[in-house]
Amino acid sequence: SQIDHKNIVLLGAPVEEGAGRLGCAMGPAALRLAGIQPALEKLGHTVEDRGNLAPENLSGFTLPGLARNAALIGGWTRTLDRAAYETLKDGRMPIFLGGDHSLSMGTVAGAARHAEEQGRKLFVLWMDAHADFNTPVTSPSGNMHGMSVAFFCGVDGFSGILPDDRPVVAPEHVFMCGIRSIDLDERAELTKAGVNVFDMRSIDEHGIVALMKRIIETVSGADGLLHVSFDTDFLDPDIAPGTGTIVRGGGTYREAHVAMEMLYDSGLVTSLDIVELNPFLDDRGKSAYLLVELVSSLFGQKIF
Ligand code: 5AB
Ligand code: MN
Ligand code: MN
Ligand code: MN
Repeated sequence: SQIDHKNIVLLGAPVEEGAGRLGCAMGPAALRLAGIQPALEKLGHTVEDRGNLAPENLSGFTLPGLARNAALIGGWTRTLDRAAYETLKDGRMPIFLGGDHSLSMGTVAGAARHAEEQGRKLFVLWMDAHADFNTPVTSPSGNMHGMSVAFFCGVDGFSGILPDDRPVVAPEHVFMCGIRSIDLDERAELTKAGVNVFDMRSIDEHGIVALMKRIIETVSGADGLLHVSFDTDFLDPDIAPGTGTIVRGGGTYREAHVAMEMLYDSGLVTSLDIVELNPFLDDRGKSAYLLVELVSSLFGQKIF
């Protein structure tokens, strides 16, 4: 099945227990209030808002090591894996409204399952200040929003959430962009795995346009499908204060927009997460409105 980019499905995932600070559960409501649906409709898309999903019950489940709320996050992962897989199988483009970044454990797993069934490769563009490549053994915090990439790449340490023989994403098909905070053990694992890490320095040195071109060419050369996972903290905290794990020196307004504009032109994106918006920490909807603007750019909003 081909994904119809004009046929969008909004799925709220009000999960916040993967983060160290509560408030992300209000993210889907804030993105709706900031007008995500009418913004996409104005661009000519058909948008169905399916409301908020709910986690499967996995009560009692734990993981070895430190993984806070593993049962709840595991339950969300199962729900989101199925939602992503089924929406894509139906030929529609899912946009997941987060919710903390642990939700990508499920959305990317489902997208990888769909890609494998199509005989295609799934690529992931991870726009984030953080690499989210910890495991319950390496994590300094135990917060599962810092473990999503390790999970969907099939790194050991997460058994029992999804089948061990599920399709995973090859680390060399993951492109991280905007990185500026990595933990010590996480760095070693990232290097060992061979994830493509474009940190803020490489954005400074080469410019985001050159990096995006490289990523787009790689995905299109491999006839891949592309999942974009956008963490609010990719953005500089001056323009997006509404998130719990801010790091100075992030992506600028224009860097973020031009990346989205280039992704739209590429036609490669088949699924999207908008995560880590914490409306409790926001400044009068500033971050929520910016995220809606960026989603608009990703779906065809043009300056001229
Ligand atoms: B986010 C940290 N690496 O594992 C950890 O915001 C932060 O989804 C993770 O990128 C940040 O706790 C997770 C210190
Ligand atoms: Mn993240
Ligand atoms: Mn982050
Ligand atoms: Mn965060």
